[in-house]
Amino acid sequence: MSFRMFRRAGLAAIAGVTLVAGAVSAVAPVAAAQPAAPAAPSALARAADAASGLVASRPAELHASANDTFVQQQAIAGGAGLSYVPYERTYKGLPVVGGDFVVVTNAAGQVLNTSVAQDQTIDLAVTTAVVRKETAESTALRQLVRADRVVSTRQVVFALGTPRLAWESTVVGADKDGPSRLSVVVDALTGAVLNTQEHVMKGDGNAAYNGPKPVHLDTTKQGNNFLLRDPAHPSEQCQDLANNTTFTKTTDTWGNGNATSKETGCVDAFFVLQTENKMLTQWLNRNSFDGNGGGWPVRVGLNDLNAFYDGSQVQIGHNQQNQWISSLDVVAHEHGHGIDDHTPGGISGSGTQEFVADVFGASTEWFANEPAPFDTPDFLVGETINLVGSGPIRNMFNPSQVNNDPNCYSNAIPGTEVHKAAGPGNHWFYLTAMGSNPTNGQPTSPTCNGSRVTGLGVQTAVTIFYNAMLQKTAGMSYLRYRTATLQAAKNLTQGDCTNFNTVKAAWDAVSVPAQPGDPTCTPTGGNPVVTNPGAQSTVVNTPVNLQLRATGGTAPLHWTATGLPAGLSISDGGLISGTPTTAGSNNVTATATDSSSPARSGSASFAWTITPQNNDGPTVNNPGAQSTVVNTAVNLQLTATGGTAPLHWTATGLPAGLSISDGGLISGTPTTAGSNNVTATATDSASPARSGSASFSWTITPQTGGCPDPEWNASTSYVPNDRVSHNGHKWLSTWFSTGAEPGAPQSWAVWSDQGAC
Ligand SMILES: [Ca+2]
Ligand SMILES: [Ca+2]
Ligand SMILES: [Zn+2]
Repeated sequence: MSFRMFRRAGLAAIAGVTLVAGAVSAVAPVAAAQPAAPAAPSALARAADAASGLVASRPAELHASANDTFVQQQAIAGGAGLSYVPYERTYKGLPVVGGDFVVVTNAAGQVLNTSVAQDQTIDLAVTTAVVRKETAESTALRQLVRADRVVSTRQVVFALGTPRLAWESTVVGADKDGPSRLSVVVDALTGAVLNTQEHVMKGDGNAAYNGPKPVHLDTTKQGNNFLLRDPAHPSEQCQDLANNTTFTKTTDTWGNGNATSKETGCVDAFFVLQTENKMLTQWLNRNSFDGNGGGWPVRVGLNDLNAFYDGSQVQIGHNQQNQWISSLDVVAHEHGHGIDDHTPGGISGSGTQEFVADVFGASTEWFANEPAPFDTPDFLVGETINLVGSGPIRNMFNPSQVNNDPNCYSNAIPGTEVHKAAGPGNHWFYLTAMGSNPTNGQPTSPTCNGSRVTGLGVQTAVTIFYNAMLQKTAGMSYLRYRTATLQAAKNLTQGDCTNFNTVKAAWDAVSVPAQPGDPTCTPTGGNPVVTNPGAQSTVVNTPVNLQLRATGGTAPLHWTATGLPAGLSISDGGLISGTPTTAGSNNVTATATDSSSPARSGSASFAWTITPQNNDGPTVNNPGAQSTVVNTAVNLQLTATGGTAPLHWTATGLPAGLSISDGGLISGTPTTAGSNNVTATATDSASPARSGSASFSWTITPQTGGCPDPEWNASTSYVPNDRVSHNGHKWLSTWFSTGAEPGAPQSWAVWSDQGAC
């Protein structure tokens, strides 16, 4: 609920306010429960490796341009052994807002799916801004009612929709509802505002009191004092906003039962904080609020009818009776904003941010499961005190019962005030958790399509929702949450579609329409089902990275394949890699075998065509000019790229004594000094055959050392006293001759043997 709405509501009668005593005492500090062990590092490392392999292959779903660079972020453990590996993207070195994505892997480190917001490849003609940075900052400041200052500005590519060169400024000040920390994206070519994102999540007025009494608090002992500081998560503490000082006492007994006491307000807030943290650990396998064992101080004492989370703290204000408003569903809601802020993609957009926070508020209330007359679990928000005599501030099973909030999604929702826009999402969560006609005493919930939905329980519903949050990117919306929750439900119970079908029915029941990216779910009866990657085509000598995927079966799956193109192999984890060496057609059958006993398996077959590198046929690699001494053995292997193997070789102009094999090996011993122009031709096996040639000179030089004279040449005319070398001997001309080979019979008449050389 926004400040504005709260104040208006506050004008109504408050006679109906009832309070439950809030006095709390606690026994001596008890060591905090150890958080559940996060997934073994090796699982996250396997996930990171699998994601690296997938991203290196630059699959089409990433819409990667040649100028895109991907930076892997810290992997996050989810439920059921799932891991989430987020990525950030740059384009020509500029950060891409909306270019982020998440790779999801299972317990065996196999990629299950990716979650990508960007739907177009970036191709910017210019990356130089036309709009000046200072102009963009002025535009950003104008988005605030009270503009204090610019915190930072950076040049980015904004890639939600058609990619644009932009300035992103973060400005602080206030808007009409209170403090604001706003990111503003301004088109760097036109100056138009492309996007804004608020980082201060204004709160919901309430006051709440927990029990049974005394509630237990895990406090910290420091010297002779006790502090309202979580011993396992020291960043989580409750402070007096007047001086940002953690409440400290010499006894470990807190609160006086008066809701106007800040200390009592802190008791409730601290109890909620620790209860929500237990839910994160026990239900969601999350390591505290920020995912790394940390959280934020809660500061009680905001002099406003408000509460908020702003990225570094939660501030708690008061109601009209000056009672601090730290109920389960308010404090847990504010921390829900913090969880949203500290999962991939950051704060959810398009009217989903308050829905996200309400899910954590309600789930914490159900985890606490307090008995009457305390804060019994429900799907109302802020019911603990009847602030204005007209009930809670939001209703999740029938949103229209409060302020006529929308029950059903429509195209108007993304532009609706964010607390009102929580209606369809809260309604979805109720239907997923409780169903339309619960049998546990919870109220019926009217669906927008008249359907009946059977619920899965709060723990399952919030587990699915949280695993969807781990697939967030920039630009989340109800439409993308539909896809992400379906994917999460499918991944968490692979091969079993019960939860998937409920999640789908619940979205249908609140009119969030089916999306092109929605996964499908087929119950497998336990057998692995290999997702067919479809026909593949690869050019010879191009590295391959193809991660196969399967659903169902008992993890880990073991992969084998037959018919792979020469040069490729498949890993146990299903990654096909290598470099194909030979053009041709291949029929591949990939099989995943599971770890059950007896093992079950599933296969998929697909064609894999390896094409020549050059569609014009072979290209002969020119060996360059050659030079060989007479009588020296030659072995020169010619090579070519492209064409359809095998290649057949021929050559013209070879030096006497040399020949070329069908495989392109030139060998033999040159017999005669002289210059030669060789043309080598490779002809491929395509039909019709294609060929390529290369020409090069080949000089055969006379033997050196003891034979200093030029080699005898059959076409040269010699006169007396000419000297030549031939067949390892020196010869002296004694008469006029042409074509008389020294040493041949009768040559004694014109040549005199001068001895070996
Ligand atoms: Ca309640
Ligand atoms: Ca409630
Ligand atoms: Zn909120």
